[in-house]
Amino acid sequence: MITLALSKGRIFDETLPLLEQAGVRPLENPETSRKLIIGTSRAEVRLIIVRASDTPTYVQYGAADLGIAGKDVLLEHGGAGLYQPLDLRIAACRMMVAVPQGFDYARAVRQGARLRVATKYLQTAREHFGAKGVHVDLIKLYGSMELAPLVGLADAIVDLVSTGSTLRANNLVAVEEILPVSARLIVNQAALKLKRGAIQPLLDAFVRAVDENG
Ligand code: PRT
Ligand code: MG
Repeated sequence: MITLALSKGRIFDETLPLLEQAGVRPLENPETSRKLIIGTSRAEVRLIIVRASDTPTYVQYGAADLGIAGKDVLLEHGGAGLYQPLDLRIAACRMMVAVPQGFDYARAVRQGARLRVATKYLQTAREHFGAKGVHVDLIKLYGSMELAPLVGLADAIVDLVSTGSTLRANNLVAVEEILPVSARLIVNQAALKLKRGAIQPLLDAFVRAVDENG
């Protein structure tokens, strides 16, 4: 049995066509089913439905052999025990620094001001501002980062941006890109050795599916 960990929502939606190309069809829709373990058209492959930020943890400990997780989530997790053999090029967005319209970020940085930055992505933010030599107080949030500068909790946020409409709706502007983000296939290192015969064909099918989608 091979277990693949996925989160509901955009990761699941954008993985479906790749699974299809790999010959794997889920037997239930996780958006409507309450089941957390879902069989597939291939008896030896099952899906488990987890919170996006929990995917690497399930794979790290071998509770899932494979998983699909955003680069953002993998950077925060650290990647211990995981192979990351393939960029699936789905769920793409950018990790950005954003500030309220009218806030002169470049000037604040030049002047060596101490910035309050709200984010869910502490590791990535710490590394980014550390490398730039910008002094920051990081405030950990679990969601809706866009609100923080509007109510005086922070000067800036670090968040994911895809269309930019959430920033616009809240009078925020992106001032710096930290990194481009997309979802990666992750594999438990021990599982790849022990179950190579079962896992490798699935890996190969994912590689072909990604290639075919340009
Ligand atoms: O929702 P939950 O708290 O359970 O977890 P999650 O938010 O981590 O999961 P989910 O399913 O929302 O996102 C899963 C993965 O999708 C993330 O880990 C990213 O790798 C990827 N992804 C791609 C995104 C976005 N695009 C994205 N736009 N994740 C979140 N967003 C959010 C962003 O945080 C912001 O609030 O969408 C908003 C901005 O979108 P635009 O289009 O208005 O710019
Ligand atoms: Mg979300």
